[in-house]
Amino acid sequence: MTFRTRYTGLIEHYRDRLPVSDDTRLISLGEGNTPLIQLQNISDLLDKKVDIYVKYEGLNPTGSFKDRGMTMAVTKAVEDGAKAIICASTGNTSASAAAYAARAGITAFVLIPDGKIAQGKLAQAMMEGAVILQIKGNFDDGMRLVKEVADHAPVTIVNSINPYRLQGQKTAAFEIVEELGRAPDFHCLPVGNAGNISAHWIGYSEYANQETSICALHKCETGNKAIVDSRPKMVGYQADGSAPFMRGEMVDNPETVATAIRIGHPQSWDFALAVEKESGGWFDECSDEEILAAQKLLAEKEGIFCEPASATSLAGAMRDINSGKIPEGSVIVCTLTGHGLKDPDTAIKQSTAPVVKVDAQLEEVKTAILDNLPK
Ligand code: AN7
Repeated sequence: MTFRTRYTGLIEHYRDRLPVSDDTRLISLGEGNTPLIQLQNISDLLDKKVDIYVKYEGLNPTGSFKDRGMTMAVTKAVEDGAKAIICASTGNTSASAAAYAARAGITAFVLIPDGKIAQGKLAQAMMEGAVILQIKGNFDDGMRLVKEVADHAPVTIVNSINPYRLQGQKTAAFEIVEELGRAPDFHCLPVGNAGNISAHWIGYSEYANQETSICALHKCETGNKAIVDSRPKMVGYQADGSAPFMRGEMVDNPETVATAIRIGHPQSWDFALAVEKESGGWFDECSDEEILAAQKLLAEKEGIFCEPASATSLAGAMRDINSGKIPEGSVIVCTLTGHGLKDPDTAIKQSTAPVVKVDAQLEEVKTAILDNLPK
């Protein structure tokens, strides 16, 4: 019997590719190392044969990919002596910031849009002791205020404009390359601020030891030996009511059922365009109906429960596979950015699962079972 080594989070694991020193106190909750699950039943429903995987980032400690960036951002904030962090958030960033601040023993201020945040995320930020500022406005208003107030108060911004966030998030690409033994042909993600798609591009570029213009601003690790010889085409999908990259300009009143990506003024606009150009990928949009259908399909056919925003990656990928834009035989990874439990209200609202009311007696339960067995 060999015992497995205890996994202690992505900074420890990828220490040589992240900006920490031996003395840095790591603020970690064991984030990263999430499963890459090959789809089995959904692939049978597609018109073309492809090898498609989902990277289930909902299995991070607070239930979203944000933890990868937050462990780095909070570690560096604490190293720099910060006593408080601040972020605007559609929900997941606030839950993650609150958790890592609690772990570090500092204060988190989170600005969330009034009424448009999923219940699970709000519950997390509240339990984890964040100071919650519910603003009468949307994410973009909150983001503007965060940038302004950071000049007037001793708080470190931990939104993805904090460069350490993308450094942490690039590790998802490392894990994918290591598990596949190669880079995928296509990597599909939901896009809000476009931080995550940019971070993945940094990660893939580092492992291929290839240049990206993002690194000029981002101090990536270059000059390492290439681990693989290619990078994927990066494909970003937005909700159609909240799709500034499709409109070619900022959107002032974004709307979508996928509240996590209800963002009209993406913070990583220039990075995202660089990723599209350098990777040969593209942006596209999905309707709320397509997003919810993909969320339900994943749960029903594969037993994988992600939040609506996350399913945007699969909704778009399925369309592009069926149309042939993503060619037959491709290796595809779709990132599922957040867990389905984040937003129970939207899930229950669209569920068609039979809830059969029965008396607490054998006959009725037996009848209900026989009535509902597959024919
Ligand atoms: C589940 O929490 O911006 O394109 O404030 O929660 O890197 O912004 C959330 C974003 C996708 C988009 N999926 O990622 C926030 C926030 C989920 C998300 C995105 C978010 P980016």
